[in-house]
Amino acid sequence: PGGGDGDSVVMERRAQRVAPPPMFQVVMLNDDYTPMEFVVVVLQEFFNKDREAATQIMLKIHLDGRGVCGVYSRDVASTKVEQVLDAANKAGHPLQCVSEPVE
Ligand code: NFA
Repeated sequence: PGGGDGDSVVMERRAQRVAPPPMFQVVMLNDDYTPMEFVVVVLQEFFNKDREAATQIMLKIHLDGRGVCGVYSRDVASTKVEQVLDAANKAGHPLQCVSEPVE
């Protein structure tokens, strides 16, 4: 009775599936000093937006106070934040952005 190999190998299909990785959105914050053009260039350079999409996102941030630049795995989102803050610091702009879990 029992001891058959099959029992330990066969699992329900649901149990075998891996959970999707938690995703993080990179959110950029408005400020009064960072030039609009700088934000548009950053969105093109680090978030792979074309100029039109980058301009729309920049204006959304300018008007609403914040906007989502993209959604990524935890590590990629964290790298994007680093890249933006580094570029802003080097250019002397106070631009801020953060990574937060997607709801
Ligand atoms: N509010 C900034 C300006 O008027 C532009 C800006 C947009 C800054 C988006 C930061 C983020 N120059």
